[in-house]
Amino acid sequence: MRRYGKHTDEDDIRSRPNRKGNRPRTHIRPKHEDACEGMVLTVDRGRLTCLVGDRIIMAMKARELGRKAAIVGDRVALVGDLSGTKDTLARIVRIEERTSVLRRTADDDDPYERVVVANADQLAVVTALADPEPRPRLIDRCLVAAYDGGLTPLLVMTKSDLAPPDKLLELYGDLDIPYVVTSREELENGGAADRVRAFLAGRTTAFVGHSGVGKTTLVNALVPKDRRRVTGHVNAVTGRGRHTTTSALALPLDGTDDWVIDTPGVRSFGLAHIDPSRVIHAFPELEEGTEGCPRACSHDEPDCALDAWVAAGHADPARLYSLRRLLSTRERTEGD
Ligand SMILES: Nc1nc2c(ncn2[C@@H]2O[C@H](COP(=O)(O)OP(=O)(O)OP(=O)(O)O)[C@@H](O)[C@H]2O)c(=O)[nH]1
Ligand SMILES: [Mg+2]
Ligand SMILES: [Zn+2]
Repeated sequence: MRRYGKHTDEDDIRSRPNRKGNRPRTHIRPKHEDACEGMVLTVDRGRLTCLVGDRIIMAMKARELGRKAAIVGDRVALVGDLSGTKDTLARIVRIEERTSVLRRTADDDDPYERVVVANADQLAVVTALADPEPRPRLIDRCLVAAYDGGLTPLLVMTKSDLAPPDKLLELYGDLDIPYVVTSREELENGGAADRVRAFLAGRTTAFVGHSGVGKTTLVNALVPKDRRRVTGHVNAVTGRGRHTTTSALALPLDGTDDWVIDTPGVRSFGLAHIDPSRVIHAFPELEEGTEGCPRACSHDEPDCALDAWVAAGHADPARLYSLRRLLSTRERTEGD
């Protein structure tokens, strides 16, 4: 990672051929030693809302960044007008190295990756127990994206006032994923926020899931309203008159270094870019057993060494079953 060095890097000096015998002209790219660190809270058509210290600043990407896009959760270096006064615009001159990236493609045939969130360390996969009905396939896919991106998953089951969580808990029990169940009543009496907050300490948590499952309702229960207002973030109103989130928004939890990131609802979570070996990494007791696998093993084929590994008692068969279910979610279509 680059630091704010005093000296100019060699590769920043580009000399032009000395055509007319005059002194070589050098183009020295500015090092921006006066740049301030900030965090990208939300992005709206090229305008980035950033938090710098305790100021909210609007910024745009400096041309020198080229095609690299800053996204929500990015730590960035800013220069220019950092006053945060209305109608001022700062420039983002650097995007710091990311500790994690949550990626998805629009669907599995789409090679174009969208980075959803940067630097989150936990992925809260939110599912309603009813209205809308739980979609295990989508949950599985979010889990695979979490493991692939280096985020720890958390299952959040909302609307337990409408349906019980038993069936889903059974389906995900063997994955050993921490979970929280919340209801309308607990949203109102503060119980839901308290319970979820217990899982957020020391972390940056991104909330993902189908539209209407209650991500924004939950994030609002965690973060005081005026916090959200200062970001100028707006939601859209759906055909049915419900508010829906149209862009990701990062919000700090008061009195902590913890962050929550609300994201727009998704219908699908394309996994075209996923590398199975990164998913297995989340199953350490099985990963060890893959040493005996043929090259580029899908871990769901006759020669896979994991069956023998489990039969020898090195790992729980239910974990292998769950891993295979997750890996195979890449081959199945969303509607299954
Ligand atoms: N019954 C019940 N309704 C809930 C609960 N949590 C949220 N809702 C309702 O579910 C609806 C959708 O909530 P949102 O928070 O907007 O859902 P979202 O996941 O942010 O949706 P998108 O922004 O479209 O992705 C709202 O009408 C909420 O009031 C709950 O625990 N129980
Ligand atoms: Mg929302
Ligand atoms: Zn294998």
